Order: sequence, then structure tokens, then C-alpha cells
Amino acid sequence: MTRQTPEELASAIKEEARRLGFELVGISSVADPLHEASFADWLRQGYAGEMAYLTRTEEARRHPGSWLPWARSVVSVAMNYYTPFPRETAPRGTPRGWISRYAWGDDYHTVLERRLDSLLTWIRGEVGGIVQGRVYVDTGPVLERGFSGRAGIGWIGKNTHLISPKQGSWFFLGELFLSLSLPRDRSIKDRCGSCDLCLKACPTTAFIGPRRLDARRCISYLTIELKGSIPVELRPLMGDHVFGCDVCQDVCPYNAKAKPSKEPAFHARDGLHAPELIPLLSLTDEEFRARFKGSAIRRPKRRGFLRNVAVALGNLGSVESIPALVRALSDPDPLIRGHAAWALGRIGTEDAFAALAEANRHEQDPDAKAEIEQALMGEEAEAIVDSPSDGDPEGRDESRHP
Ligand code: B12
Repeated sequence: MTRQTPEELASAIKEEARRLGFELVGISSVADPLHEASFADWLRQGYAGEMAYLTRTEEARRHPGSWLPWARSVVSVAMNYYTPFPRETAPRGTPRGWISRYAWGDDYHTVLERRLDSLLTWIRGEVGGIVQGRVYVDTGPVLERGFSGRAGIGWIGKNTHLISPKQGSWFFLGELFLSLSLPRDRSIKDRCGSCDLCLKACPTTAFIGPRRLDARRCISYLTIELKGSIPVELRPLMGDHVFGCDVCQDVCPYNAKAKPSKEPAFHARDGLHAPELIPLLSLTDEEFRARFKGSAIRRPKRRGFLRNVAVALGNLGSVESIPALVRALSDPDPLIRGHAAWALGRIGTEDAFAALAEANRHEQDPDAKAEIEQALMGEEAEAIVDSPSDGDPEGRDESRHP
């Protein structure tokens, strides 16, 4: 059936999108997305770190009309992923880490893409003629916050999130580019006001200012996107985070009354809410892939994830984790060996230092060896502090866990 007017069609598309589980829907044009020039400047400043794919696709992200010449409208959608498990409800005792809320359930790319594909099929059926369409959920060169902001789904907040006045920011975004001309929605005004809770709360001081994040310092980047070694000076600031970070959203007043997601795919899988860390450190590659099948956690691969686990264990400082960290000193991957060495140095018991000294005798990889030697320097510092000639019995090495 063909709809009478573009207005009727737009409203029917929104209704169908809501039926498919998207709480927020808005329509905008294919013109360059909001703030594309500041995106370019952000790249120039090097804030993207190793995310070379952003630089490679800069032009496409800034000017979508240049590579989607047939597109006339963009339908932006948002799906709530909030599941209420406050940190305080995690069982105590054995060391546990924190996985970002967005990764507790199934991989969102797949969930949203399938729904948007269904929306496109529905639109084709509804219009009856040829409709070109393309779906993106963080799967193409699209500045999603820029489009969703223009479509009135929310405003770009100081923490760089798209924030909806009613829903807060615990939602994923997706876009459907269409060859149909549809009436556009209005963008909404910024409502952050003078609030700067998010900017102050960031554990690694990753915000250079409002709406400007130095990804190289962001825990999300460090635990998910960064392939190699985590800068030593940032490790102690990462706390128990092993995958992503939610701090700048947790403190946002617009998230205070967040409603739980109705989407079963985003409900927490067993063991992903505040997981026990020690067993994670011994996962083989096969076990890692099986355990996180269909989950966003597979992105950093075993080596990145176990690297993060080692850092969190070092920060938690529990002696219970020493045997697992000592075993990790013989991991086949030097990145994991190096970060386990850092964690043992930070825990800093006699056993930990003895294991480090032993590992130092046979370590061949230059980076892992440098980590071990650096960790052993903590022991020397302790010896100086303990020495009676030092005269400062209260003296402590600030870089070590209490
Ligand atoms: C690269 C990337 C990251 C990087 C960099 C994030 C960043 N803030 O730049 C890292 C790895 C750090 C990251 C982390 C996270 N990400 Co991410 N990420 C992306 C990705 C792939 C590209 C974003 C991008 O281009 N960044 C570059 C910056 C400059 O652009 P931007 O973030 O879009 O910001 C806009 C504004 O800041 C604006 N701007 C700049 N200056 C100014 C000035 C003014 C005055 C104004 C108003 C605006 C403005 O310009 C930009 C363009 O519109 C998008 C998906 C996509 N294709 O868009 C997801 C996406 C942004 N991420 C998302 C999520 C969920 C996260 C995490 C919450 C995951 C987690 N829990 O760990 C964290 C949040 C960290 C944070 N504060 O952003 C969601 C955000 C949903 C939402 N409600 O906003 C997206 C949209 C994915 C999706 N499809 O749902 N992410």
C-alpha cells in the first residue's frame, strides 16, 4: 500500500521502528552531520590515538552525501541497553572486575542491525516501489551522534554522549539511509547547563573540555581499542575496569531515573556482571572465544582482555591473585606476561618479587623483560625504605598499592 503523503509515511515508519523495539526515532537529511568540522579538528589533534579507521574514513564521515548520492533521508534510532545492577550488589570477597554495561548482553551491532534490516523490508513493502536503503550500527563511516542529534533524538552532552531528556544516554544508536524524501525532525537544545559532573568524574581525566575527549586516556579506548601496552602512568587510574567504562554516564543526572531495557538480548549474561577475575586470567584462546561468543567483549581478543584483567588485579592488590599472576608470567603472549609482571610488582609481596626475579632469568621478549625489570625496581625501592639508615620508617613508595 502506498501512503498518501510523506508526513504519513514518516509517522508510520516511526511507529514501526518503535514496534521493533527502538524507543527513540528521528529523521534528518543527508547533509553533513553536526559538528563534522570539530571531528576533523579532533583527528588533527591526535585524540583518536591508534583508531586509524577514523582517519582513513574522515572524508566519508564528514560528507556522507559524497558516497551515498542516492540517499535523501536518514532515519536515526536509539535502543535502551540499561540493566540495573548497581556496583554495590556485586558479591564481595574474591577479586572482581567491572565490565561496561553495554557489553553485558549480546553484541549490539547484530541486534540493532537486524531490527533496522526489518524496518527497511517493512518500508519497501509499505511503499511498493524501489526504495534504496543502507543500515549502519557503528559498522560504517557515519558520525552517528551528529545525525541522531540533528534528528532530535537528544543533544550532544559534555561527556560526548547523545543524551535524551527523557531516556538519558544508556542507548545505542543506528541509522537507516533511505532514497525517500521524508519530512525532517527538529534538533533539540543542549540541556547540560552548568553541570560538569562527568568532566570531573573521569578516572583518567580524559576530557580536555566539554564535548572533547582525548580517547588515548579514555578507559574505554585503553581496554577495547588499544592493541598494545597500556601506558604505565594510566594503569593505576583504571581501577577494576576490564572492558569499557561507564563512569561519565553513571554520574549524569539525566541517567538517574533510567528505566531498564525491555530487550532480552541486552540482559546480563551469566558471569558478566562484576566477573571473578582470577579464573579469567587462565582462559585459553578457545575458552575465551567460546565464553564470549556473540558478545562485544571479543573485540580486544584474548590478549587485550587478559592484559586488562592483569591490570585490574594489580590495582585490586589482592594476594589471592598472586598464583594466577605468577602463572601468567609464562603465558605464550608477551603482552600478558608484561602486564602480569606489572601487577605483581604493584602487589609487591615477597612471593611476588621472587616470582618476578625467576621470570627475569628466562624472559626473552624485550618488552616483557622491561616490564619485569621495572616491577623489580619496586622491590629495590622498598628495600631502601626498609633500611634503618633511611631514617623514615613511614616512607612509602607512592606508586605501590597500600
Ligand atoms: C570511536 C568511538 C569511540 C571512541 C571515542 C569516543 C569519543 N567520544 O570520541 C572510544 C573507544 C573512546 C569510545 C568509547 C565509548 N563509546 Co563509542 N563510538 C565510537 C564511534 C565508532 C565513532 C565516534 C567518533 O567519531 N568519535 C569522534 C568524536 C569527535 O565524535 P563523536 O563522539 O561522534 O562526537 C561528536 C561531538 O563530540 C561533536 N562535537 C565536537 N565538538 C563539539 C562542540 C560542540 C559545541 C558540540 C555541541 C558538539 C561537538 O562532534 C562529534 C561529531 O558529531 C561511534 C559510532 C559511530 N560510528 O559514530 C561509537 C559510539 C559513539 N560509542 C558509543 C558508546 C556506547 C561508547 C561507550 C559508552 C562504550 C563503553 N561503555 O565503554 C564509550 C563512551 C566514552 C565516551 N565518553 O564517548 C555509542 C554512543 C551512544 C550515545 N548515546 O551517545 C556510539 C554512537 C556507538 C553506537 N552505535 O551506539 N567510542
